[in-house]
Amino acid sequence: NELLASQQVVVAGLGLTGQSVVRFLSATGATVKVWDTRTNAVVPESITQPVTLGELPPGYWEGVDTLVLSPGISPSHASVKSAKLADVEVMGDVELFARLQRIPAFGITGSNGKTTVTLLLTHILNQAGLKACAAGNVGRPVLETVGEEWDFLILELSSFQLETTSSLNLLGATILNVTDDHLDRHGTMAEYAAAKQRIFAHCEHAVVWQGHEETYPATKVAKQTAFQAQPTAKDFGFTDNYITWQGKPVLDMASVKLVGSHNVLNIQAALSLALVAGLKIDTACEAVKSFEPAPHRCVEIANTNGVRWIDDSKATNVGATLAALEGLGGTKTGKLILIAGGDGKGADLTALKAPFNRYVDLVITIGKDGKAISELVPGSQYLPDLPSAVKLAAQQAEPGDMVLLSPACASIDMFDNYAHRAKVFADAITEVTAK
Ligand code: UMA
Ligand code: ADP
Repeated sequence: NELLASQQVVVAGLGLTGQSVVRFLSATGATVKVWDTRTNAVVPESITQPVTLGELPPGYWEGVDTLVLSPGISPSHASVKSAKLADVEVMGDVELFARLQRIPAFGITGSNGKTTVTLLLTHILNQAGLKACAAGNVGRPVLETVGEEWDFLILELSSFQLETTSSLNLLGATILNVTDDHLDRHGTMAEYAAAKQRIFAHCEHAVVWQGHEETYPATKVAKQTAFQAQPTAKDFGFTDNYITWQGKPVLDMASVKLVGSHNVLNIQAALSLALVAGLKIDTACEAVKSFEPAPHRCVEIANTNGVRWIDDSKATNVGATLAALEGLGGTKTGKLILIAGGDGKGADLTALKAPFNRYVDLVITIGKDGKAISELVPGSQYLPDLPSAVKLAAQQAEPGDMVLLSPACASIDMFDNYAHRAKVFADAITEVTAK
């Protein structure tokens, strides 16, 4: 921190991350300036430092030592490139945190399942009497934990955060899966996967998905645990609806609230990390039973005249929607009506075609890439907004049917965020079913 006191630092981004960085740096005595690329960004009252919005004036980087970038801003932004040319060190908030870190931490990344595994591992450790705190992409910026006393920090790390992180020490880490997401930012799958690989750079114990090499560490990691949703005597496996540890059944999936085969994998990953923290397998499994799934992740929110309405608004990419269709499609008793669409973030949406044909009886689409999705299967309906989609679904649904909102797309083209999209969905259900 003494080193920081003499530094000139630019904080880029006025969101949760930027505000946490400004708070943290101000306390160290560093000289801070703030920059947001959006000319219409709202400056929070707590920011008393000089703020520049939009284009930077000439000479802005003169005398600046460090640029702390929020995850939403790309390191390939022209002004970030000019900072690098002016010898400014560029890092993210997680890297700043890593250089001061004292508390042992676990890291969780992946295209899908990060929040579920982060919250589940935190719950398991807390149930076992340890003090664990979840931070990072899950919503609480990592720097907010500095100075707090915890036994373990459980860090959800996005590819955006990992891209600007190089010295984070982790007791254990996992890349849950790598499927198409954020290609509008990372350009190629190879670059997206490489950002995720940075989680293993200084990691003692890797947790890997058996048979999925993109989740294996590319560099040497001392210890490994493997998980898979198949029978095996090695580490974590799955037989007859039981999660197994070293070939022995340890957890009945019927006793937990998380559903679907993707959640078998999520639970196995969390259990693997809990063992790295020193827990006994029985203690860890017992704790999973009292875990409440986070909202907007394949959760039934209404049952009207025998029609089940499922909110999976957090499915912001193709992989998440595939998991929902495979998890729910196999158990359906009547028709499955899917509402999808939004901002596809440059992803290849054609992977949805086969599961649509297999599981979905009616596809209703909305949003920027809704039209492209509706063209994947004949008979789909492209509508102007979510309430009209809900209305059509209600007209078509009969007792025993299921209506699933699992967009496979980001929400930003039509909503504030995925929680807002879920609220519009829930309100529209109330509206149409009240009549
Ligand atoms: N901004 C710019 N230029 C840009 C983009 C953003 O100036 O090109 C500015 C905005 O005007 C705004 C600020 O940056 O003032 C917002 O910063 P941000 O987009 O980095 O978001 P934060 O509020 O700092 O929240 C971030 C994560 N958001 C993103 O990575 C986009 C949050 O994850 C995270 O919880 C938080 O840090 C704390 O660590 C959210 C997320 O959507 C949940 N993550 C993505 C995902 O999960 O898919 C990666
Ligand atoms: P993330 O934090 O990575 O976005 P979440 O746990 O919030 O992950 O889940 C996001 C979406 O992905 C939800 O729709 C959820 O049902 C789905 N999902 C969760 N875990 C997995 C997984 N292991 N594989 C595929 N999809 C998943």
